[in-house]
Amino acid sequence: MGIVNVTADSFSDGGEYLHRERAVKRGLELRNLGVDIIDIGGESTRPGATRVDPGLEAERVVPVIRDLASEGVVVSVDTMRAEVAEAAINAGASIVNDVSGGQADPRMAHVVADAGVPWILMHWRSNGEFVHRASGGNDSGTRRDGYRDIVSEVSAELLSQVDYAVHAGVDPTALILDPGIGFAKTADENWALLRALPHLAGLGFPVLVGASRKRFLGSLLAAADGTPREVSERDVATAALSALAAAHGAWGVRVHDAQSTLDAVTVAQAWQQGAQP
Ligand code: PMM
Repeated sequence: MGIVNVTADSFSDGGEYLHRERAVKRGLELRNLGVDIIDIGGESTRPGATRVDPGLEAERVVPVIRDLASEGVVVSVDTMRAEVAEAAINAGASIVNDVSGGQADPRMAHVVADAGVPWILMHWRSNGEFVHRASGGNDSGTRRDGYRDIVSEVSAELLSQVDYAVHAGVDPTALILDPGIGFAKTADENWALLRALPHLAGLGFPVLVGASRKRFLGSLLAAADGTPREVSERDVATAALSALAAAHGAWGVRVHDAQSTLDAVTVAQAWQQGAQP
C-alpha cells in the first residue's frame, strides 16, 4: 500500500501532495511501480494537528480518488469519518482505512456494510476521540493508560472491534486488522507487536503494518548524540521492516517509498520460496 497524504501537515509528506494534480501524479507513479493499493488521506493524525473540517477533508480526497479510480487504480480512503468514506466510495474508493478502528464515527460500520467494501480496522487507544499531544515526532494519540501485556491486549481489543463490525452487519471476510504502530504506543510496544506478527496474523484476518518512517525508527537509528534519524532518511529501515513483516505473515505494508519496499518484499518472497518468485 502506497501513501499519498492530501494534507498540509502529515509528518512525512505534509504539503507535498495537497494539490490534486500532484497527488494524482504521485498515485499513478506508485501504481506504475507495482504498488497494489494507493491510500489517500485528507487529515493528518500527527500529534498537535488540528482536525480538518469534514467538508474540507472530502474536498481534498474525492477529486484525487475520482481521477485515480478512473485510471483503474485500487484506492483506499484513510478516514475516520463516515461521510468522507461515503463520498470516497462514491468517487471510486474500494477500501476504507479507518485508524480509529470504527470508534470515531458510529455511522462508519453502516456505511462500510452497505457498500460491502473491505474495512481496515486499526488499533488505537484513543477513547474514540481524536486526541493529540504536542509531543513531537509522529506517535499519535494520548495514552489512555499503559499496557501490561501489549500483544494480548491489542489482540483482544482488535477482536472486539471485529465483533462490533460484524454485529453492525459487516462481512467478516471484508475485515483487515492493523496493530496501529506508533499510535499511542512506545517504541518497545511497537517492537513487541511487530515481533508478534505471526500471532496477530493467526487471529484469522489479514494484517496490515504501517511503520513507514515512524518515530521509533528515527530513535532506533539515532546518532551518537541522540539526535533521531531524519524522517527522510528512514526508508532503508522501513524497507528492512517491510521484508521482515512480509516474512512473518503480514498481508500488506503501508509505506511512503514504494521502490525500496517492493524490492525488500521481493527478496523476502525469494528467500521463503528458495527460488525467484
Ligand atoms: N499510520 C498513519 C496514517 N494512517 N493507517 C493505517 N492503517 N495504519 C497506520 O499505521 C497508519 C494509517 C500515520 O502515518 P502517515 O502520516 O505517514 O500517513
